[in-house]
Amino acid sequence: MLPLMLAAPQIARTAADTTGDKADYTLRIATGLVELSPEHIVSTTLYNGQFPGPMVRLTEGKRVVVDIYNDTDTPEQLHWHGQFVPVDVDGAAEEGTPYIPAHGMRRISFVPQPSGFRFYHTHVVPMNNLSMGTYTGQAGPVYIEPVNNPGAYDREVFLVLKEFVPSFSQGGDMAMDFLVGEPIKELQDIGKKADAQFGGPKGYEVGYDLFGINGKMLGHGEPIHVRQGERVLFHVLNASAGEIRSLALPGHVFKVVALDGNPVPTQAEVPVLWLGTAERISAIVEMKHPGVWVMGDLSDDDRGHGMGIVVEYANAKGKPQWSKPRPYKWDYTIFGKAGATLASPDETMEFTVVKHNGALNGFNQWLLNDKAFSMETLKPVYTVHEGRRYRLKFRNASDDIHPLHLHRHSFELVRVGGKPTAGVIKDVVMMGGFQEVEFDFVADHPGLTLFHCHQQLHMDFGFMFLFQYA
Ligand SMILES: [Cu+2]
Repeated sequence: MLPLMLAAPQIARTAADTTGDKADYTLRIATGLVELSPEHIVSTTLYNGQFPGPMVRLTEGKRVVVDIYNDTDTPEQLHWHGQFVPVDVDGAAEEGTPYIPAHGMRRISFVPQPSGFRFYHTHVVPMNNLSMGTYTGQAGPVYIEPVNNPGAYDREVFLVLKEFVPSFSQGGDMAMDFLVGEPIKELQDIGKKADAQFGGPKGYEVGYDLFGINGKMLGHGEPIHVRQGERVLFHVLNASAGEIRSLALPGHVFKVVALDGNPVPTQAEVPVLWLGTAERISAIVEMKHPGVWVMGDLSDDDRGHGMGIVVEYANAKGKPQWSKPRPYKWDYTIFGKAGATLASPDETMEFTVVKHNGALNGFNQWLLNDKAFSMETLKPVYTVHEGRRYRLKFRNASDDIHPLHLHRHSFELVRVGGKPTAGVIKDVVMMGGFQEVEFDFVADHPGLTLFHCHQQLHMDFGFMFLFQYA
């Protein structure tokens, strides 16, 4: 069966017009319209005039050629999130990837890996410009055909969660208390000290008017049609610029089979999915509760403004029903390998994250070990040695949740919310307010490698650094 998104009309497979060779995929960056509902049509930057961008299906290990055209007035970067690709392809200027020039194009070629659910998105630095970067509609799914089947299912459905019409606000309403683990007193004290020093008002946050799944507000677009007894594999992507998303389907549970596209050692059932910015979850739902349901965000406000999709059983009729799932704390470690012991690292690096309220023209500044990343000097840079295993320990002295992301590598979770784990391979992990997170990565993809918080405002205002290979 074809995934639902392939029903979208514009699958790009056009010939490149610069050479005689045909590209496998062509992506075109340009301003276009997204019809979230007949009453809500928004103008933003898109890939191939659609949201989400076209599904890019690749085969692990099989080289692919992609032509990227930029029809906008500003240089662009297209980042292949979660893939082990070289620096000239990865799509991060900080690492040295060339820009796709304004009104120009780049042809790139790479070997897709690892298999699983990845995605592509813009990777420029919007700072205070909400019509740039991940505030636009530049995101699309990638599926790299796996060697091993992640589980028995009848069909796949891809869901890309995204908000539209951003504006600045002061003080957000984002969920903050859904992660397991307790705040650490020492980190709260460091945070208090920073608050006393930068006592001004809290910095800007970004809020949104409209929300949607696969570019449609709840109640618009096609419902997901299911039959009783069917097992549907949902591939869910949070393509937000900075929001955390939840997703529940009343009367059903999600059996999580992969996180960030990587099969988990222990498949576990949960009543709700939580996804930090840029995280992906693949989960099987057994359809055994006939009706017409709202699969949506737990936030009444966000769901009310479109963050959901209707799931409709064959022969079921009526208005889509919503009910809130039982309270549940999100815990990455339940998907880990029970009783496993991790390889010990060759080196441990520790970073303490501090927020300076409103320190940069009203925007919060973010410091890691007292250093904020500079776009001018591209520093700080930390050195790693090829083949060594590094343990990164992050200590969050702020009340915000940070979705931490490493480019061009995956990492293995070591400890989250005070709980040890092993075998959970990811490329983004949420770190709770005043909590710690530890993960290991093996330095096995030479070249400059960017690390950052995936919250666009946080990365633009300091929460970033580079690794270089010795
Ligand atoms: Cu952050």
